[in-house]
Amino acid sequence: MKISTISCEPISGQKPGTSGLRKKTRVFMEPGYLENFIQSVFNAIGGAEGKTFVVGGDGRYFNRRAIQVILCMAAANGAAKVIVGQHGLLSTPAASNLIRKYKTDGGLILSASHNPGGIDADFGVKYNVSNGGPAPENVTEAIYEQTCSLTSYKILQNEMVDLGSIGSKKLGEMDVDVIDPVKDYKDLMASLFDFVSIRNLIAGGFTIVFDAMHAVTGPYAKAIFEGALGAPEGTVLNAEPSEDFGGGHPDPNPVWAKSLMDLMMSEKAPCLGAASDGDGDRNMIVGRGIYVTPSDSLAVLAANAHMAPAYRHGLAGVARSMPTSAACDRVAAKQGIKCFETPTGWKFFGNLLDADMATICGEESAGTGSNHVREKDGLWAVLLWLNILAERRQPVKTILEGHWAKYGRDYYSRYDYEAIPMDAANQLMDDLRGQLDKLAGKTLGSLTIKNADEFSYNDPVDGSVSSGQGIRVWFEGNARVVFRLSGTGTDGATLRVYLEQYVDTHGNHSMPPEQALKPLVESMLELTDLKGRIGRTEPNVIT
Ligand code: VG1
Ligand code: CO
Repeated sequence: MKISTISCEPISGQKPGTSGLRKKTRVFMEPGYLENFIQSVFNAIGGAEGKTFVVGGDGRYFNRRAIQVILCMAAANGAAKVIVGQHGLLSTPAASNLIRKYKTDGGLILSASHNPGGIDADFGVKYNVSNGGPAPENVTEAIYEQTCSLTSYKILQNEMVDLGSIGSKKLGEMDVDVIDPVKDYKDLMASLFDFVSIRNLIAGGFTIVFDAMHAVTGPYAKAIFEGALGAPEGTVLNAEPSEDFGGGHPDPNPVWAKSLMDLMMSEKAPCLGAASDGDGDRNMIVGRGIYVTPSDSLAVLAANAHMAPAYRHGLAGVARSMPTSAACDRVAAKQGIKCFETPTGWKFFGNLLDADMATICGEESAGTGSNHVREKDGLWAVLLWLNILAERRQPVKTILEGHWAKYGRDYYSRYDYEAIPMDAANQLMDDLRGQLDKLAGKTLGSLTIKNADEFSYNDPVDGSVSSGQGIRVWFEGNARVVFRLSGTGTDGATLRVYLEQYVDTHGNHSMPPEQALKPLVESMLELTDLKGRIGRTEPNVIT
């Protein structure tokens, strides 16, 4: 087979964000766009020669085509082998597992995660390193530098690999292993959790509904819940991955998984409701009549993880992204273990997990995971909840209320202001930054500011520093607001405002969150003058 070296011009704007490179699908489909990025990845890691990679995606529009391009480029660049999921499908945590299990040099995951899919929606590519985790900042910077100076890429032209059937194939000199995307992942889950105990729970009448949101977890959830754990057929909804996620927004939160929320708040609610996102790394947990915020879920999982076999000996430590609520810090304090606070994005947990300083990690954006892989893992979170429920034999509501009674409650909400002009967003952040040392003592509405800063992270393992990771404002009375700009959007800027109000063990734990957070929202609006700057105060999405 002939290797072609194609001359090209560097392409601007290929800077990986919070989680890989995300753009409109049509941008990725422009001639040479994907090729430029993939060749830059190979160059940045010292070439693909003799290396082994995992490749797969969430099945969105352009997934199949992109995988063929990547295979042809890997072969042309001299890679020894690529492991790819049948039909090009792999959930993000499953890909992470394969990289680790088969000790590959890295992997390419094709997904824009919770962003909608389709020719007029979003696409993305992420490079993961040999520990199975997203490339750390020094690697993504090296990739970006390559994209700015690339002059040619290598590819096998007019070649295709049959990804429909499982088996070992050849593409030129390169081996291509087309594998069952579910099997290794299912085996991993069975090794972490007490499947017998969960089976008994389900056999005893415990009911579950899992909404796969027409995304990649459908086949995984069917094999695990309806297969290995004996839940009845129909437990998994929207289980067929589709190229545009059934026209929906595959983001597991009360807004985008509204039909599941409605079911859980109704008379017909099963005992547990759960959902996952486009690429299977996020999770939503809902009990009968009660929604569990991701920050609370992380705390409950940390407090009860020892009930599952994999965590029987306790946790080495926990870690949460900075905007995530402090609920898990309280659990860590009680257990006498450390809680690390990292910037947003899973790549920052990698070092802590590798060094065994943290066992469980989480983000307020519905991501939870552990040292079993190096990505957040939606189904893992649901299974850990199930294992805990199988041991405790109590409703989710009782567990959550008991948790608040013991630790207090962190009322929490995130407001997203989407598609605002980039200039207005940057101006707002600059203005906040400029006032940081003058804010203490200032009263806004009914609340007084205690302190403010801009978060900068010193990685305790490799000493690297990541600055400019979000503005934090603390108020008297245990309240906090955090401001940051999203690094995954593809339309203008998205301002995320994270609101948190702690109420101690003696306080009122049964308010609606909007009531508990009302004074904080008012202070936040006054502090930012959002109305004056962007002409609105209502966010597009509240989670
Ligand atoms: C968002 C979330 C962040 C998450 C990231 C990737 O990033 O806030 O917590 O790690 O998405 O998740 P940002 O920069 O838009 O706030 V996923 O499931 O989209 O890979
Ligand atoms: Co995701």
